[in-house]
Amino acid sequence: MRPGEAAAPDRDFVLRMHRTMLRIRIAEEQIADLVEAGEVKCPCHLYIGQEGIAAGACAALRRNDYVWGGHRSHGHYLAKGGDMKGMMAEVFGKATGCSSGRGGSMHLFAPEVGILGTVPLVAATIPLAVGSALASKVSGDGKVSVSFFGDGATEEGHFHESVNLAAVYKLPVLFVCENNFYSSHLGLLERRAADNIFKAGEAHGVPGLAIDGNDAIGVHRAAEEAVRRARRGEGPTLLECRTYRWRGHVGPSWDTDVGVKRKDELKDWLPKDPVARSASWLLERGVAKAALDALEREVRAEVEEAVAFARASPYPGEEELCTHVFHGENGGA
Ligand SMILES: Cc1ncc(C[n+]2csc(CCOP(=O)(O)OP(=O)(O)O)c2C)c(N)n1
Ligand SMILES: [Mg+2]
Repeated sequence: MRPGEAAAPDRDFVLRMHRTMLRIRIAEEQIADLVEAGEVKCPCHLYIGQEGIAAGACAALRRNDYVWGGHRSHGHYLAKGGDMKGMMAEVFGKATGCSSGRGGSMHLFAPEVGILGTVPLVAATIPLAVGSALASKVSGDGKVSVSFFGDGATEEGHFHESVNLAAVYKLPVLFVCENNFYSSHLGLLERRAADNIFKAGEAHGVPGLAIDGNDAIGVHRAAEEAVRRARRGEGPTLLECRTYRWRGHVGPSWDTDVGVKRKDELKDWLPKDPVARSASWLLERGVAKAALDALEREVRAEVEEAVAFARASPYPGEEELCTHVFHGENGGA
């Protein structure tokens, strides 16, 4: 190995990231079908096509590190160790869901594995990640906070304010921007003058990297370095992970007919499938096709079981309507 060259990743480690991506892909394909069938009724923003980012970045984290997400966060929840049944029940609005059926797809919460919240207000959790990182710095608990957000979120003022504050205090936080080139139906260059999100940290003295978000191994490598830097007390890093969502902004459709360039672009991005890519990597290194097929069957069974669990679970009771809503008498915290 030459100086500066990265060590080859361990095969079992890549297999675990591959499994994470498969869990996200298969769960979301199932959710897409359930939305189409009318069985799942909450808005679901699918992450299909972007799995390499959640899998790669979360593989660099410890179980008790913190993750914050947004409206498209099934992948972050699963990659950080969130329970499949809890997520499936949540999108069904059931009491056994990870947010007790109150939040649906866009409000996933699993503090036992460090998921402090996914919130659909664009950019809302970026300052919250800075807050949890500040808490870690003050308490010295050694944890790192990761904020996952889209390219659209970088146009919100508090993204820039958050990066500044984190830089000034050298907070242990990673800003992971998933640049899928769209904010709803508006393309990147219709909203900003230059395709250079990774440079947003520079003005604040924060290192920024643009990386291939469809390469889980590369994302992991970059995230691992950023996590190490954060734990050493050297402050935040901005990772711009370039990727593409396959489905429409919200819901299961492919959105090739909504007046944007998606039809042309999709055909270029489909062959860059992050899941197929890690499968090829593994096959080239001697993992048997039969082993990958068995893994896929195992994940399908897990997803089916989670759907059965969600279907069989009760809705929250009417008597709980006011709990967790107001502070005080009704049991709200
Ligand atoms: C503050 C705010 N403004 C607008 C919206 C409506 N909205 C929901 S998702 C979205 C697009 C966000 O794009 P991006 O951050 O790139 O994430 P992506 O959907 O591409 O994953 C918008 C404008 C919102 N939820 N919150
Ligand atoms: Mg986007």
